[in-house]
Amino acid sequence: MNTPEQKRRLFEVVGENPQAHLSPYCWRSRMALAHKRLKFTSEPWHITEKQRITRSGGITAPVFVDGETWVRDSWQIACFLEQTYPDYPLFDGAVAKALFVNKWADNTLHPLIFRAVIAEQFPLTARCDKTYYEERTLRKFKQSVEEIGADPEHARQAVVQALGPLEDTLAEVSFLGGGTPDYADFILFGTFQWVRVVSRRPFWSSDSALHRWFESLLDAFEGMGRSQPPRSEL
Ligand SMILES: N[C@@H](CCC(=O)N[C@@H](CS)C(=O)NCC(=O)O)C(=O)O
Repeated sequence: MNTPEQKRRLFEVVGENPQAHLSPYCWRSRMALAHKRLKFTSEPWHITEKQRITRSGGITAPVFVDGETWVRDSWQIACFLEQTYPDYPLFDGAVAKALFVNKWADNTLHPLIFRAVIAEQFPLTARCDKTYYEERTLRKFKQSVEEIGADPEHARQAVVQALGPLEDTLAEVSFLGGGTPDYADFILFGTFQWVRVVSRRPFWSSDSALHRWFESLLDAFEGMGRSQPPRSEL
């Protein structure tokens, strides 16, 4: 009989230092599992280790394994968890809100943040993944890692501007979930935990609502997020 930890596994991207959990998407799933009080084993994964996740049917992490079931994609994992383990709801009826936040993060925020942090992030990339990462970046952005990383200031300004409505919202509510966090909060926590892991420069000041919100999510689940070393310690 497998223990819950053996039955449930989460493939998560790590850098050259296995303590560097640098994927925003994997953090979403990690927070969702913690919210549901589900124990799991972390499977550190390099982005070139495609053969290890063949059964997921795809080539990206996070991949969640629950017994014989393999689920890939952080959104699909959240929906699977919600359906399979209804206690401690992730959406509480607000699936559309979370879906919007998911798409906003993936399609608007992440490309901007990528430009702002890539120069600091690339040195953390696992040695075995570097060439693949460079080729993928060139294919996707039509620019090399060096070219993109050359102008972080311009990208930083764009990120700060994009975050304006989020800052204004969090000045009025504790969490996007209201009084307590829900999956919409975990999506964006993943984004800013990625920033914390790869960059020495946050996008907000310490008196901002975003700072207050992020700090309380770092402390959630017995400080699971805070136990991740930040860039300065990796
Ligand atoms: N939509 C996916 C995106 C996942 C994703 O892009 N993961 C990256 C790591 S941050 C990855 O595994 N990349 C491998 C590759 O592009 O080959 C999700 O939400 O899970």
